Amino acid sequence: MTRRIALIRRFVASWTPAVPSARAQRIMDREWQYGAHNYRPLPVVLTRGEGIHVWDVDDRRYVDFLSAYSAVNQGHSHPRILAALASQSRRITLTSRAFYNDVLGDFEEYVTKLFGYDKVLPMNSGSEGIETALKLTRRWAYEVKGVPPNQAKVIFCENNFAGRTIAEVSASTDPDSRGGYGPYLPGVIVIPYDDLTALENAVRDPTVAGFVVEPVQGEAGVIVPSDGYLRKAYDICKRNRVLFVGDEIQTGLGRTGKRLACDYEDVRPDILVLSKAISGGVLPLAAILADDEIMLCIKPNQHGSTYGGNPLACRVGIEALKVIEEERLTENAYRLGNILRAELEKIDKKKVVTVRGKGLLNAIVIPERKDYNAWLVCLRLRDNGLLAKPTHESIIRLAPPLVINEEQLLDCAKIIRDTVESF
Ligand code: IF1
Repeated sequence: MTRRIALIRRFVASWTPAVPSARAQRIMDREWQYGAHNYRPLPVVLTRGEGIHVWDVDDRRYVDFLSAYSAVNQGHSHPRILAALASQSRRITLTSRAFYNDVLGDFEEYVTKLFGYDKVLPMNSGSEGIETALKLTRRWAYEVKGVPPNQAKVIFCENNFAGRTIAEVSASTDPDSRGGYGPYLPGVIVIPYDDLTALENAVRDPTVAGFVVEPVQGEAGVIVPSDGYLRKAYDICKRNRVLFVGDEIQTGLGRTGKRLACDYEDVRPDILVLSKAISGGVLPLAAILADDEIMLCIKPNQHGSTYGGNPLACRVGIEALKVIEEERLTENAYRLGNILRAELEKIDKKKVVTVRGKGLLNAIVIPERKDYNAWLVCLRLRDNGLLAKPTHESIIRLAPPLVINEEQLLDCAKIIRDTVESF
């Protein structure tokens, strides 16, 4: 190592996190004073975004390696999506489903044709999407499968993240998400992820109606199951008349390098749940897709929402999906994901134990040490111009907007490498 590099290394090693400006501190303090304390964000106050970049209130620029949990796959403030938002907002934003609007049908036709399903049911958030899928699964169980009334069960996997409603936290195994919110919903079975024997055993119960699964577990720390798991799990569900519910809220829409992560194994979920990037980070939107035999189990007045299917969200949704398709973001995610993981694999194994992921949904696992944890790494990444999220003590999720190009990605890989090696 040359003297100069040694000096730089020593300087970096003496790093302490940057102190927020007085302005940033005031903004954070005010949130803490007036807002509920249900989050503990990384100390950085963002005010603007464009493409892969975000800027803080002191005009420092960062590359966004979280992408709002994969909601901004298309990049921040995508001009086409904003134009759709602006033009539709001048016409009409909300009609409620008490009346027809002339955009909902456009959205319904576009998404059902794109994903190859008979019907779509739009809602507002991922949590509501999963709730909707659960309600539909139960109705299908009673009307089609013939499960006796009020007996239907649904299988989830350990360490899932399905949302924050009572049903979803009932299915959670994370003490923070779940704890203290009882009594919990009955009819939930939890089995280990990536365990086909456990699934075989669970579906033997004839009252089981559905199996809800993330093709890659996000919150759990970007856990990629064994090759063939989804395919075989789907076949087990088919053989036992259990609906395979694909939670592609985070993994879908190009993130993992395929349109859907289930596409890697040619699995077509019986119920597909989408959200996040379906609106490109512009407003909340979710959609569940299924064929008639399933979707038509819900009849008028049996499910809905004031904002569900609103024309503003539908217009934005169409444009956000078209951007993913027409800018070939999925192909970009596939190619650059391989490059990113190859770069991260070059990092000293004493500093990064594991690199894993698919497409541009990735994580690094760092060793457990007392002067070195995911939070400290993310603070130092921030100071080096890259925003990422710690997950658990030792996992850092790396998920840039899919509009990133190769040169930018290589720069970012270097920031990550220099940062973790500086500890
Ligand atoms: C929070 C995690 C990500 C999801 C999957 C359903 C939902 C989510 C696979 C619910 C939402 C978000 C919610 C956010 C944190 C975040 C998250 F770290 F918690 F797990 F993305 F990785 N299914 N995930 O990932 O969708 O109702 O939020 O629209 O703080 O709750 P939502």
